Amino acid sequence: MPNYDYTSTEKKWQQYWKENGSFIAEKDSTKPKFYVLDMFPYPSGAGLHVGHPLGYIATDVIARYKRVKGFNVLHPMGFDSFGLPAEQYAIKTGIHPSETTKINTKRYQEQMEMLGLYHDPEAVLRTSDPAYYHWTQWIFIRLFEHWYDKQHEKARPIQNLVEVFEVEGNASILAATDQKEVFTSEQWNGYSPAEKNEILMNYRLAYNAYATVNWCPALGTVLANDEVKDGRSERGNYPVERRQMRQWMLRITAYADRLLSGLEGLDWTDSMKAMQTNWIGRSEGASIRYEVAGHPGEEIEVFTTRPDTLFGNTFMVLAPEHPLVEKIATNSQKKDLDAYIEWATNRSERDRIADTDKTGVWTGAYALHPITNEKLPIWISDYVIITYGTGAIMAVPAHDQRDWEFAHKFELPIKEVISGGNISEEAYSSKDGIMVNSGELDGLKASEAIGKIIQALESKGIGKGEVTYRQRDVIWSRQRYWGEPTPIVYKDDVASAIPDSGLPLELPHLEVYKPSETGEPPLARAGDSFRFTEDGSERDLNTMPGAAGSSWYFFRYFDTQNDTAFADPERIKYWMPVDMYVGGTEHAVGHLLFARFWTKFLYDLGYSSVDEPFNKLVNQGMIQGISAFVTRLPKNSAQVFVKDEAGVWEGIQLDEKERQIAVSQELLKDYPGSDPQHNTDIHLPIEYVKNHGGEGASYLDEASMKKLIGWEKEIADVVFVCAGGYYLGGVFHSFENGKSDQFQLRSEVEKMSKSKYNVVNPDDIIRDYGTDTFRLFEMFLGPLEDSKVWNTQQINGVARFIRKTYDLFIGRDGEPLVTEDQPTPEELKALHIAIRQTEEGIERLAFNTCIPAFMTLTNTLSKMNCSKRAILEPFLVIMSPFAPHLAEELWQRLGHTTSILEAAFPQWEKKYLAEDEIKYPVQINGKVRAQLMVSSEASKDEVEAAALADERVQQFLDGKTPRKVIVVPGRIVNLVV
Ligand code: ANZ
Repeated sequence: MPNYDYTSTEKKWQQYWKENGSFIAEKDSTKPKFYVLDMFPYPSGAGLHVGHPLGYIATDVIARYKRVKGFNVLHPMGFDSFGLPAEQYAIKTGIHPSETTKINTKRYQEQMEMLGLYHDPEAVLRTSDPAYYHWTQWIFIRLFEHWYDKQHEKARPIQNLVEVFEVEGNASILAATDQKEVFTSEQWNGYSPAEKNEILMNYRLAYNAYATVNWCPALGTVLANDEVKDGRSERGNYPVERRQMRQWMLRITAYADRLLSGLEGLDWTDSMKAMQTNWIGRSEGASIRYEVAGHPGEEIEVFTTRPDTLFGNTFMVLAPEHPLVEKIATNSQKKDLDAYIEWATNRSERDRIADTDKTGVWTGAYALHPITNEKLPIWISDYVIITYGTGAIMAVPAHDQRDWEFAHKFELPIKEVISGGNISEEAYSSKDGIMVNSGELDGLKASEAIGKIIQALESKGIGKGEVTYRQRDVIWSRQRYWGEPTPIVYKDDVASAIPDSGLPLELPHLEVYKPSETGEPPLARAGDSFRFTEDGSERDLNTMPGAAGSSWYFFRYFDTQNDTAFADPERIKYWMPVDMYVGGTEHAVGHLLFARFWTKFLYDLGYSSVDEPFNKLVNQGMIQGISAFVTRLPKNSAQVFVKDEAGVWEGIQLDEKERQIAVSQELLKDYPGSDPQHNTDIHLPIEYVKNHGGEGASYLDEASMKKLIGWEKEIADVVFVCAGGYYLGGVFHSFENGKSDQFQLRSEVEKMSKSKYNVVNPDDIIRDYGTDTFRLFEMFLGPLEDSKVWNTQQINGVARFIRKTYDLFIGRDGEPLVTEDQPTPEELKALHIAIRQTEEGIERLAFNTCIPAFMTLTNTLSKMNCSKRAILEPFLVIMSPFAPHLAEELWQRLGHTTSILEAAFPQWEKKYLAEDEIKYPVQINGKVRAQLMVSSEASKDEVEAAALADERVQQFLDGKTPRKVIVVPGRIVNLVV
């Protein structure tokens, strides 16, 4: 019997799809569209592991399913090829990033092709391609040339703003801005170009400003918060400092409200929405202004969410970086203040917020309470963050725990203004308590007092109701090489965008792409021909961050060749928004917010027809791997080894008494014990562990072990217990001159990652089992959104299914078994159950429930010896999204000359699913006297008639007419005689 040769068959169809352009979306179509998108990968040097395809196969199943459902499907794949990882990899290997990107992209594409992925070959992009980043730069310029009008809730050209300034100054402008000072038109017209430039920077959506940044000296660049872990860079683990530096920023805060309200209509999980909501962090409260005693004209403005507690305010705290500190510090305090500021500014924000042991220094100055006029000492402390609110707080130790801790430490007064708590124990922050010691507010509930005090502050002109966001503007420049050059030039301290005709501003080729010797960004190395334009303007030398290219790429896939616009408006209208976007939760706040922000901006400018890019967002679960660890057991371990009769080493667990005896007899004395080099867990490459002998037992390969731990002694055979792919533990040891070492092996489920040596490579699985088996298996592991453990041992069941299905279609002689006979009701029922289960499974993204449907169908049809075309063909169509190669092959063997992608997904019908006949027991006077088979469609009257006509019933009735007939539909017939 010929076996199914998956290797050649899968190659054949991959070739067919390529040659026939089977996956190319129709350009001008009247069909409904479906746009399904994966978060595109950064093409790393390591290639794909079995975790990556989980999402890719899922979107592929969707794409193929929607296609046979009659949609014009776009399923593209691109590469996020700019960025820090690519540059670091290049530095490590010494190969130029453009080269490594090319090589890695090719490898990814080959791997994806091998997975049979339905990727549109015309919809490919690389963010590092000048034809692509042309438009990244173009959008950046638009951001630079626009400001956000809060009154009309949209972005508007900066030129409009300048026109208003020229005739009336900035007083009436309601903008998202950092501009605090009000100026008149006369003042504006009198400013120098450089001064105007500075002011406009306070309005632009892409602007240049000083910001506290994570500066990594070793990498020579600024890092985003999520690129820093515990004060060190995530890439390379180098120390990171906090520094004030001039940076490009994007004014994403202008869109905070729209980014919040836009979430409502989206089909995203609650947890993703919550992450974005928290990140934006909208707080309602009030801003209040305080005079500084002895410093006329100087003011402290605070932001508080609890203006109700104003009467409990006993001191003030400024962030150490607050500009006022320098002005108000008394001479005697200066030294302490400087030392503290220096110390605090280098601490990470996370440490500063989390620390319960409060630190701080008094400035020597006082503020005046805006209502009681009491003198409040002004302190600085690092628990106040310069970038949040106003960087200053009114401290209310009785009702804010951080202030309470601070007041306790520095013995500052604590004054209760809300009753209900026990402020000698901790701060009482409930808004349900009743106001006390608060003048007119006394007796009110705290929650009611808030509105009242805001009114009072507003009428006195010393404060106002205000909304603050935790979200900050994003830093949008990197002092790195491998990114989009910033399309800005400077002349006489005035920044301007280069003309669109100068785009793309290509990244100059550099052989050395480290920062220059003088500490300038790498682009300084490109020389004066790059650095200076013809009119002597100087270029900005920063590049954009890794997130730039991914903030708009979904607009490009359907128009990758367009060189007059980032995408054709008609195509945008047809294809946007993305119907389904699949990717990991790690992008919850970075990429997904930037993409939403840019889309809203492009919408404001009229370039996009939608203001939300991703209608439905799905987070695929993570694939976890099984890692093995070895640990050297400590000296005097409670385990000893003996050789059993068969000469096999066996570990024996000693109880404490036995262990002490062994120790006292110095039996264990030569154990090397835990030496610092080896006493911690070492990840053991999983391929070093060999399955050996019967199921359950495994051996460790001695040579590998020696290599792994650099250990030269003789190692006895290692046996350890293995169940279902997990290494449950076990001990092995070495033996030399009667001395032993003990190591323990155990396993754990962890994220699949190269650093954990637990990576399973899809190439190997595909070689051993074929792509369709791999695809089915990945989908079988569990619901798309759950995390799952990869366990290759379970793949055999799926492989058997593929073989069995092939045998259902193809006879022993290698010829198709198909017949044109009419199907029986049983065969139709089996088919329609599977159609329904598949459709419902895919719609719910519970792909794992589809595979049992196929397996059951194959088993049932095999048992029935069914080779009828009317059953087999629809079976292939529903299976084709999962096992496309097998489906295409069998489809062709059934006589088709076009791809199965041209077929239509079958419609399941209720009439085939229903039980065709129902068995009715017939009771006569309470006793079952007969069984009746009646069509499930039969009415009550028909059932009654059938019962009365039944031979056995007639025998019992013996000519009498029943007094009563009760039919319980679907269950029973009761006759009373
Ligand atoms: C007085 C007060 C009394 C406060 C009280 C709270 C409770 P959220 O809700 O996170 O927005 N705050 C304001 N700016 C700060 C800064 N730059 N660094 C650290 N803390 C700051 O928090 C707002 C509250 O956090 C504000 O309200 C302020 O403390 C503090 F019973 O003011 B509150």
